[in-house]
Amino acid sequence: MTVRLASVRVDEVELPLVEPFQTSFGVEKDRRFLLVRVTSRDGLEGWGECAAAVDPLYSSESVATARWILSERLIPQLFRLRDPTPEAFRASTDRFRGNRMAKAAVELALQDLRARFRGTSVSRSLGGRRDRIRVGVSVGIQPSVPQLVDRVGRYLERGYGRIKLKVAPGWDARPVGAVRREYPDVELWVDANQAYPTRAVAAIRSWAERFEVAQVEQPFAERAIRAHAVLARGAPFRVCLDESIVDAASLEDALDASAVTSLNVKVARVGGLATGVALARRAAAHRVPSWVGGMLESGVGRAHNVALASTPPFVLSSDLSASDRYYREDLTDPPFALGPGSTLAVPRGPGIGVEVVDRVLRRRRRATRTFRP
Ligand code: OSB
Ligand code: MG
Repeated sequence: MTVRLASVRVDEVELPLVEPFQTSFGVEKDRRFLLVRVTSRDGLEGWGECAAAVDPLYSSESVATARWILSERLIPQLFRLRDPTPEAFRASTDRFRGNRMAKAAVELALQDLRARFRGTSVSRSLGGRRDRIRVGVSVGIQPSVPQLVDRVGRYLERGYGRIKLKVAPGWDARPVGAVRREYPDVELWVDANQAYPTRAVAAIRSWAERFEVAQVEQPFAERAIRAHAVLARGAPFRVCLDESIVDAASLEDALDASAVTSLNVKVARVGGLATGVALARRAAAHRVPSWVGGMLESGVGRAHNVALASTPPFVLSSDLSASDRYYREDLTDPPFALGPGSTLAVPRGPGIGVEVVDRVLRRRRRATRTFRP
């Protein structure tokens, strides 16, 4: 039984964030991104989200590059497949270098469509077993230290059990120390998004140890594998790689070099759910724990991320917060809500298990284009 595609639609959406999100590479106030909807001839839908932002700051992809490769290469290639499975799509687009966020958007939509076609959830079809996944919250750089401490306090009151602070040179020891003093027992992670020069190893180690940071994420450049290994050697905290790991080869090199003691898996960065599960399995074989990273996704991308986090190799808390931490009004129904023990429930309905609210999508849509075979 094969799915026959009827159409692919690419929507460009703008969703205002509840509050600006600042990282070492920039501030986001509204998230502008692409949604991919595939439909089958028998009337089923599948949804995927492309995490690329307007500017290529996190990686080289942007909304514009994703729109181009989707329209001019990936969607035409998808229509050429006799059996449009996620695996066939991935194999047939492998020859196009990079562009993983755009590829992921299609792969996610095909995973959702196939799960609905089989009457199961994306979680189950990936081998997911958990009903709830453990989550934490990623806290952006704030205008001042007191504002950061206040922000963290409010997340803890809401029930988040793990806090990840965005750091950068000039915004590290002071804010991290202040949060540690105010909340002596909180599980604290930091993420620098490549902002440090490799000579900062000793300085990072000093404040991370002193304030009992459990995990330091991507302090150095994407290609600076050796510097991450130096930081990890004998460290009392995990060294997590995010931007550095984009495929199986980059993970093997990092594992060989002992540069990664925690793996952030983002479907956007690695090109989809199937690769995400495979990388986490590979890391687990080296006794490196994985967790699911986020890119401020709407409910569509979040639902896929939650499904991924429900699979066995994901053991640390994921960067997947409740809908209301990101958006006043999410694109999907029901919204994601924080449950007991800092968890999100894994939707068990068909596909991603949440529905896109057409009324909200139409209001937030800035452009749309439909493709047919
Ligand atoms: O590095 O994890 C990151 C958001 C945008 C770009 C990069 C990152 C992030 C986050 C947000 O940390 C995590 C989330 O979606 O909650
Ligand atoms: Mg990160």
